[in-house]
Amino acid sequence: MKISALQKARYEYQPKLPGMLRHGIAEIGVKEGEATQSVADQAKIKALFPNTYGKKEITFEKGTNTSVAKKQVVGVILSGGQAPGGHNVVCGLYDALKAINPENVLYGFKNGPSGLIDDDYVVFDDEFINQYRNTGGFDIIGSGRTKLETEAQFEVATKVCQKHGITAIVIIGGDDSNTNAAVLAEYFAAHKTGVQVIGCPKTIDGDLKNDDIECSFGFDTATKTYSEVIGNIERDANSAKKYWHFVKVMGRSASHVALECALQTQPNICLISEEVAAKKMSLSQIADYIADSVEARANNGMNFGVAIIPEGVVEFVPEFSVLIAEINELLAGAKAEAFNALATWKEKYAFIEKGLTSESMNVFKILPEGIQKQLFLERDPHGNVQVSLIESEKLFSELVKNKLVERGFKGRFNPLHHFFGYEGRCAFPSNFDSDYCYSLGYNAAMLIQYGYTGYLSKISNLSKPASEWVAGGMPITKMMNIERRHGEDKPVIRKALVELDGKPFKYFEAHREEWAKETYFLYPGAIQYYGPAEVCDATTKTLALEQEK
Ligand code: FBP
Repeated sequence: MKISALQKARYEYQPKLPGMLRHGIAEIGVKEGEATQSVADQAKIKALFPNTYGKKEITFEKGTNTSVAKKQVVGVILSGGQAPGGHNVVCGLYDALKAINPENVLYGFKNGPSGLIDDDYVVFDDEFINQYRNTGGFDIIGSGRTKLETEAQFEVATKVCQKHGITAIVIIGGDDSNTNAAVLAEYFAAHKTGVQVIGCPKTIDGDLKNDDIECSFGFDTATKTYSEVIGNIERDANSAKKYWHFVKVMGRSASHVALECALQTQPNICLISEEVAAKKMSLSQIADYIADSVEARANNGMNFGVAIIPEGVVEFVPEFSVLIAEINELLAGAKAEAFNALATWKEKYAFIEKGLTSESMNVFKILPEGIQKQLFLERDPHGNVQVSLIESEKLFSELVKNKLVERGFKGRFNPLHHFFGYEGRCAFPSNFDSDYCYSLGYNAAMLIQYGYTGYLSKISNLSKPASEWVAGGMPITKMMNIERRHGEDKPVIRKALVELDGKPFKYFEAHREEWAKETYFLYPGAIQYYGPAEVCDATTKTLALEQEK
């Protein structure tokens, strides 16, 4: 197989471990901290997790390895959307298992959690693993979005583990996958299967973070990749001086990705969904806000600009959420057939006009026709509007255009549109993600060796050099609370949205007015893998600001 020169070079990169994991395995001791409790709903979570609740936080330290010698047979699963560095979690896990005992075995269950149920796997060896070191993607074993959550699935999983003599499962996933990891750990413990479960925090969205988990892996590389391209677009805009670029960035509901890209590139506009919701902003207010920047810049001879739009923003606009709920209701069950049977858009429009409240119809009317149609044509298997498919970058540029016409704007406004998401999810992991992911995997093996279950592999102090990182583990139940999901109360890891009183947002808020009017673009350039540490190893501005003293 032909490989690129960079891939070849990256095979040789030696990921940096936290200082305390750099000694030989025999010198990795463990320090147990305080017993933990969940962030909320303690009594309920405790009742649901009687075998795994309340365990102690642990930290590794230089000392004597006091774990019981035991051959480990571990299964690893990649779950959900790709995030740069996933391969290195597997590599770190493999290397630590082999360093602990060359007889240890690592299985990789294929195509996500379903691989465990289908007993579809590979067994890793050096030759296989070496082809994936420090590379992007999840293609080493594939990923999937099947959820492991039912008793029936757990029974099958138990049988598969027994068949192979598996002693532990490592689940690499986001908040949902790690919630399910906690439930699986509890099931295995309650049924005395002897199988441990360890989670690793993954997602480019950056929304799996809390007091214990400083960031999910992949966020660093994905945001650097998007920021590189946004910076290039800014420079193009500043050179040609004739386009306004509307750039939508992935991140699902949370705006961490958009905010980090804004901190790195200083665009003229960046919407933050959490702020839109807090201020109950309407589509018209958002359009006015952007149009103000377009006008102010045009008055200074700058008919160009860059606006970043977070993927999930429309769901945070209260009037838009109401509209979506009404549309879902309007087309529920058999009503969808009656709607689909209508031959022309004109007839469909009349049906819609009759079915929506006048408030929602007013919102619907201001949407561009393409978006109006999208709301009715592309629906998920439950018949609901697929909000994530809405081209919000086009929606907002169109709304801004209409505003400018209303205002009698005489300048030029030529919008161009971009959507960055898949471009960043499989990039070669930055040095930070290469190091962080390898450490997460290596650390997961140590947690297994020490007999812990229901823990998330935890590496902290991440804004410092890797030698100062702290390795350990935190019971997943500590991060849980009860939330309403699909009409039921469920124990879940709390999803982290952008905090409007947090330092990253505050920094952005303090600067955005000048960024909107003037040109303060920052061009971060491509991710650098070789060179001075301040260029190659630094992580996100979000983390730097959050950890700033
Ligand atoms: P995870 O939450 O599974 O990490 O996935 C994140 C994400 O990349 C979101 O940013 C995006 O909305 C979604 O996945 C896209 O999903 P898909 O890969 O199924 O198109």
